Amino acid sequence: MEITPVIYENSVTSVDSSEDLYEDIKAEHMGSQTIRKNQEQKSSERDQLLTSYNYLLTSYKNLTTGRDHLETSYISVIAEKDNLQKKLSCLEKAAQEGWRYFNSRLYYISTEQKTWNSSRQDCRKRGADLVIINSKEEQEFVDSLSCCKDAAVFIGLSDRETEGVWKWVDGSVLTTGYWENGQPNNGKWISSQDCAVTGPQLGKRWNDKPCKNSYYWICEKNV
Ligand SMILES: [Ca+2]
Ligand SMILES: [Ca+2]
Repeated sequence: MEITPVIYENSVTSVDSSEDLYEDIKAEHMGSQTIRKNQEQKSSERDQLLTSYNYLLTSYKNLTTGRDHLETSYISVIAEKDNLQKKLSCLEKAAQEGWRYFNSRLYYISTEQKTWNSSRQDCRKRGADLVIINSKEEQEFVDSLSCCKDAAVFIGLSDRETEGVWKWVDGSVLTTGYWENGQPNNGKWISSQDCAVTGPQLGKRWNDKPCKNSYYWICEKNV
């Protein structure tokens, strides 16, 4: 008996269709993965761009702020330079007029001798007043101005208002003085002595003298 092979056409067709379907699903799956990967990549690139943009924006803001600070600093430096130039011109003019600079103040020693009142008037005409000595250093500077004089020099100190109460020309009461030994003595029996001079000698050097006597004097003013 001959056996005839039986061909199950539908079955063959069915296997082929399954493979196609599998391939289709696989392709679709791969396609989806590719699309998803592309989307993820695009999303990542967008995030990177956004980060870069934010970084650039922050940098720009920082640069702008830095530029504003520089501009402000530049304006301040220019203003300070102008201010210093004005001060320098002022100091040069003062030096030509005989003023000497010490510790942000200007001092002038006279070339003639006058009474205490006339001396003070002269200082006021120069935009100053008789010198007020606030420290040992200032006294030493005053010494350096007066040491070459052959006579005493009036300073801005007197007890004309109340005997024995020594006040500076700005109204403040004397706290530290550099009196010679035995001074102030108000002249004892000779005459009233109410105006202070600083002597040409070194050491303790102040003395009270009659205000109507004539001496050199020292003026002091702000720069
Ligand atoms: Ca006196
Ligand atoms: Ca005296």
